[in-house]
Amino acid sequence: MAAAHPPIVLYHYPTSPFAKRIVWYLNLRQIPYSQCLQPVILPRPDLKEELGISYRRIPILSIGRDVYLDTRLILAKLEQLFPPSPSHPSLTTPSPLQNEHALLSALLSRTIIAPNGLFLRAAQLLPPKLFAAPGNGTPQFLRDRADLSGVNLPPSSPSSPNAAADVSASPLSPATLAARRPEALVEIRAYAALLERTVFSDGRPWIVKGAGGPTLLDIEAVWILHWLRQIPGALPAGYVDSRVFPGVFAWVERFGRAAEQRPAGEAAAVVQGAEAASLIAGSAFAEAEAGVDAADPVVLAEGLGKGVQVRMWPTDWGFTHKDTGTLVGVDDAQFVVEVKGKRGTVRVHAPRRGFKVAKVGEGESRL
Ligand SMILES: N[C@@H](CCC(=O)N[C@@H](CS)C(=O)NCC(=O)O)C(=O)O
Repeated sequence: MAAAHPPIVLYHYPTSPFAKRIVWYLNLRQIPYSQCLQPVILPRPDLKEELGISYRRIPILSIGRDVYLDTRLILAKLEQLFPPSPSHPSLTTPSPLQNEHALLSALLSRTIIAPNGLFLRAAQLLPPKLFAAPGNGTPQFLRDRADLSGVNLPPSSPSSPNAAADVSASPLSPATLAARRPEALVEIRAYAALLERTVFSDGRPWIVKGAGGPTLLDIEAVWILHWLRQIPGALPAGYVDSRVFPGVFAWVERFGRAAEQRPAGEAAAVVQGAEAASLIAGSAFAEAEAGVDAADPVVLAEGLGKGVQVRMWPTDWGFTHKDTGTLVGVDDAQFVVEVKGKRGTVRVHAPRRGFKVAKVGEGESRL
C-alpha cells in the first residue's frame, strides 16, 4: 500500500491531544496526509453532512474510502497498512524486543484511554479559566462537552446567553474540576514518578534503551504529559515539573522537537470539508471488505450478520452520537459499517474495545 496509497485525510483540531497522537505518528513515519480542520465544538457539517458520520469525537482518519474512528484503531491500521519501508521508517523496535514493545504499547494505550484512565484524570486538571470568559462561564463549550458525558444542560436563556449558572452539571464546570483536582494531581504525579524512576533513571533519550529515535511506545507514553505541560496552571510548579522529574520533562521536550516537524518541513495541506469529502468519495477502498466472523460471541449474542442494519457508538464518552448503516465486517479488532453520505457510501471502522454495535431498534441504551 505504501507505494501508491489512497489519499489520507485527518479530521482534527490542533489543540486535541488525541489528534496529536496521529499527527506525530504520521510525521515520524513520513506518511503524507491532508488535514481537514474542525471546530472544537459541534456542529461539524464536514463530517455529519458531507460524509453522513454522526460520531462526534476527534480525530477521525480516512484512508481512501475507509474511515477510521478512535486513535487506538487508527494507529493499529496505520501500522498494518504502512509496513516499514525506506520511505516510511518503522516506529517499532527491531527484534529481539519487538514483541515486548508491541505488548507494552498496547497495554499503555489501554490503561491511559480506558474509562477512568489517565486521560480522564488529566482532563480534570484543566484550569477552569481555560473555559471561562472574564467574570463568566463559556456556556457553549461547557454545554458541548457535557453532551460528551450524556449530560443535557438546560438551554441558555436568550436574555443572558453567557450566564454561567446553568453549567454546574458539566464535568468541566469550575466546581467539578476543583473537586476532582486533588486526586487527579496525585495520579498524574505518580505516572511521571514511575517513568522517572524506571526508564528515565539512566539518562536514555527514549523509552526503549538504545533506540535511535522515538518509537510507538514513546507516543503512547508521552501525550498526556506533553498536553498538560503546555497548559498554564494545569501542573503545579514544584509538584510535577522539570525540577522534580528532570528526565521525564527533558524527554517530553525532546519528543516534541522530533515529532512536531514534518519531514522536509512542509506542512500537511489543509482541505475544506467539501473537497475532503469528494476526495474520499472518489477514492478506492484502502482495504478489502472484512467479513463478519460468524463464531464471534457478540455476533451470535446480538444476532448480527453481514448486511444487517445496525447502529454503532462508543460506550465511554460521546455515546449519544450513533452511526447507522449496514454491517459489513466484524473481526477481533474492529466493527465495519457502511454509512451512506450525500456522495455515496464510506466504510466506517471502529475498534471493538469501547464500541458497541446493535441491530437498529435494539440496544439503544448506553451499555
Ligand atoms: N478514544 C478516543 C477519544 C477521542 C476524544 O475523546 N477526543 C476528544 C478531543 S481531544 C474529543 O473528541 N472531544 C470532543 C470533541 O471534540 O467533540 C480516541 O482514542 O480517539
